[in-house]
Amino acid sequence: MDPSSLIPRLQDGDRRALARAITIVETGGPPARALLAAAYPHAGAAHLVGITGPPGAGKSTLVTALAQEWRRRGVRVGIIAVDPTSPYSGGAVLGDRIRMQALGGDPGVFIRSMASRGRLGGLARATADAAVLLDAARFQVVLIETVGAGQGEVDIARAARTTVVVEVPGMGDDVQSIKAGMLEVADLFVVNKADREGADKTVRQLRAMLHLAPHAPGAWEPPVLTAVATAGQGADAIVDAVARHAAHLEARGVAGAHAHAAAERELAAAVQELALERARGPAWEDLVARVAARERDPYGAAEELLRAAGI
Ligand SMILES: Nc1nc2c(ncn2[C@@H]2O[C@H](COP(=O)(O)OP(=O)(O)O)[C@@H](O)[C@H]2O)c(=O)[nH]1
Ligand SMILES: [Mg+2]
Repeated sequence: MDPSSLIPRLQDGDRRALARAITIVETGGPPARALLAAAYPHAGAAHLVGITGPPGAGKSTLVTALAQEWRRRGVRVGIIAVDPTSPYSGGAVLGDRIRMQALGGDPGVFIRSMASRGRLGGLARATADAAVLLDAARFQVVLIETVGAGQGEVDIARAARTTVVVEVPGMGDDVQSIKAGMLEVADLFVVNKADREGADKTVRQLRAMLHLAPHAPGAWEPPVLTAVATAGQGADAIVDAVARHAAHLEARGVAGAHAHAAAERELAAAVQELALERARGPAWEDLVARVAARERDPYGAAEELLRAAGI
């Protein structure tokens, strides 16, 4: 089967075609590229929203509440969970599963947990490609949930147009618990579990931290909002803030610059992926062994491989 034939089907709302297409991009390789090539001209309209933060902060619960709020506004929502402990994939406590299921059966919502399946470039690549597929399938908002931990997550967050960082009360004096990198990528902070003690203090600490950060005139000032995701509280204000951020990007012409930067990263990643794939010919294992034995240096070996591959 030609994988690109899945694209018109998923554009018509065929959920099985969409699920299959995402599995193909998880695996990577030529079928994934054929799919992407077919999907790309139909994508670009969706607003990608990254939701990141520490494990247990309530990201999945918040994603559910946000999706419900967008649905109330008639917006189609795709959800990608890049969290191995995601309740979407089972293993969640009963109450959480029931909340997630509230979205089930709605054709305006599509939920998917991602795995990289050993793809070159890993989960970040697979996730970016899955977002393109959801975009082509006419989901207007694509929510990407990641655990805010490593560089991979920061990369995923960068691909999003709006990044929401979720925190919980009780950071205490340990404001450093927010990774510096996360502070940079955050467009919006949500202090979730505001039903717990100390939410106000956490909000104040975050605002103080943001106040200290260097700030260009006219730049977006990340708001700090609160939520009780389990009760859906705060979801409307967060959805409003995401809309304001999108409007800000448009008004300042930042959207174009963002798209340009994202395209550059996409292209660089594609060059890397294709070059690596082509370089992994019959000589690969032998050269790996020689580099390990220090008979060769990695750059010299790379030159040889790329030349042999005609790159
Ligand atoms: N008290 C309280 N618990 C919450 C809230 N939001 C989520 N939780 C709970 O926190 C736990 C972790 O939530 P989950 O959404 O899986 O967190 P994630 O790991 O960040 O995705 C679950 O048991 C949720 O029911 C909230 O606003 N208040
Ligand atoms: Mg989660």
